[in-house]
Amino acid sequence: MRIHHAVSRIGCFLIKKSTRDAFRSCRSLHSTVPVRSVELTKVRYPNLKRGPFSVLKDTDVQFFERLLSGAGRVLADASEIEGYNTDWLKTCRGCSELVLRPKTTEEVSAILNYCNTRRLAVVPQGGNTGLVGGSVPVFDEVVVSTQLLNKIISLDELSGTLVCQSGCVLGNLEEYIADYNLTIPLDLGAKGSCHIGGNIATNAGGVRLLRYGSLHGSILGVEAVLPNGEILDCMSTLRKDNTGYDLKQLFIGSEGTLGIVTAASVLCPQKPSAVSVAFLGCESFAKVLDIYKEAKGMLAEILSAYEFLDEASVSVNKENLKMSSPIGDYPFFVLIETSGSNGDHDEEKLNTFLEAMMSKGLVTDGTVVTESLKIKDIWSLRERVAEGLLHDGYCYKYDVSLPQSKFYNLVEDMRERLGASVIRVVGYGHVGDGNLHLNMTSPTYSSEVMSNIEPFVYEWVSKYNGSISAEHGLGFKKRNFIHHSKSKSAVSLMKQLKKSIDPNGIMNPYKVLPDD
Ligand code: FAD
Ligand code: 2HG
Ligand code: ZN
Repeated sequence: MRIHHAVSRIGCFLIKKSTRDAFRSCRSLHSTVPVRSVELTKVRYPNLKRGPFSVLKDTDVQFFERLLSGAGRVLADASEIEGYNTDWLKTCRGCSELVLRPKTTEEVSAILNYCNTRRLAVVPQGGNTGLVGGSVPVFDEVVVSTQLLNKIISLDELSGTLVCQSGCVLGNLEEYIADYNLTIPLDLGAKGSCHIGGNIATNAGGVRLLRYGSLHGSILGVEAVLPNGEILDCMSTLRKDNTGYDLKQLFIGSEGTLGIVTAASVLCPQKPSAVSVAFLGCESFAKVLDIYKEAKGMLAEILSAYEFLDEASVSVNKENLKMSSPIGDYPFFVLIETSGSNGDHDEEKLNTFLEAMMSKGLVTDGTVVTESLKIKDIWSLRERVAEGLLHDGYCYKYDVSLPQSKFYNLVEDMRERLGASVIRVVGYGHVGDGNLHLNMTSPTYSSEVMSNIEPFVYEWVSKYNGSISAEHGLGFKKRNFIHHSKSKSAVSLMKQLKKSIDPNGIMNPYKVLPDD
């Protein structure tokens, strides 16, 4: 039994550095599978019918070229737009012939007004890091990219309210506000590429949700363009505002089906001045949960993340990304992060906690780091599993909420069910939030493997009253399974809302809501 200590403090510069690294890791992944080898979605799902939308004409392109003057704002060349047609996982590929890159809310308004009148279907796209096929066209929808809606509008240092356009890259926002001793209440492995608008549209969770709660609490205001081009101004910067229905909440998690988010105000917490990370090995998943219970009590207000990986997940990093683990091989690994304002206080608390865990026999081995580069290395082991899995070939990805006690049983049942038909079954995720990431891989897509996974996995989750999508959303891939997590009456009201806001159904069709 041993815990290694490496002591020194995290610094602002190094936080910036890790932002750049996240960017690199996301970007480099785009080239692992050639885009043209990805099967077209309409071929993989032959029963899916194109909706009653118009087909793009030259006159439409000419209209947009007049509206969006300047180079690189209207993309119609096949080689330029193939990346916008294909998702990050390389599992969905559409055949859009047009990508629009507006810079202002008024331009987005004019685009949607035109598309609505012409009945042209639209898919909003941010950083295109979504994991459920929601950000790319299914057929020939026009892509409206927020890449150029990337201006920071204001920052109120005292309240921590940041106002920005929706295409700002999350990592850039984090870097910008670090200079004011503030941080973003959301952190995820894709932060170098994903946009705040995409985060809002997916209600992204990530590794800080345990500390700061969901975006439903930290997004104070939203500006969105409705499908008919009307600009909806819900841009409050107030912490408290109980005047009528809180309409901005409708856009948080709407996955581009109700309109395009063009700007937002984000409540940014104070940046913690002391951060420590412990990476621990333990023998069973029951122990992972016991350690969590103890951490909540003993680390209390300084606990900022509690994540787990199984041995198979760490093997992905070792085999596919040539990474190494700072400790030996164990069936399970726990990553605990503490963040606070007094390093000595936090270190003392963490040491007392770790000693208690070792003497109770819950932790077998571990390392504690407070130096920012080492912190980054350990977080990479957790955050790069998604990237590593892609190197196997095709990844069947599930993101579920379950009672924590049942969490790992799903991984074991799936391993037994799929046997040698897959390369591996891995389980990891945000234990503290009750959110399991279950992934299986095979060299190429296999409909046989898929039919062994779905609907089994959804039925399993629904048996324990879990959610079939904890944080990634429903997008294209999961929408027809919504009934496993939502009642008939809830789905029916969702459809009514969609109909009243988007009567022509032009916004991100074939996403979120199930087929009739
Ligand atoms: P996109 O992928 O471009 O779009 C996602 C959806 O939002 C689509 O339906 C799209 O139409 C819609 N959309 C995008 N922008 C707008 C807009 N301005 N207005 C309206 N609709 C819009 N998710 C988590 O929750 N937690 C994680 O920890 C996490 N980690 C990840 C790690 C990696 C390596 C990767 C690749 C993804 C991860 N994700 C995670 C998934 C993902 O949901 C997020 O990356 C992110 O929130 C998506 O933002 P984006 O800008 O890339 O949106
Ligand atoms: C994470 O937490 C992301 O790393 C991705 O949500 C999860 O790819 C996954 O399964
Ligand atoms: Zn996650």
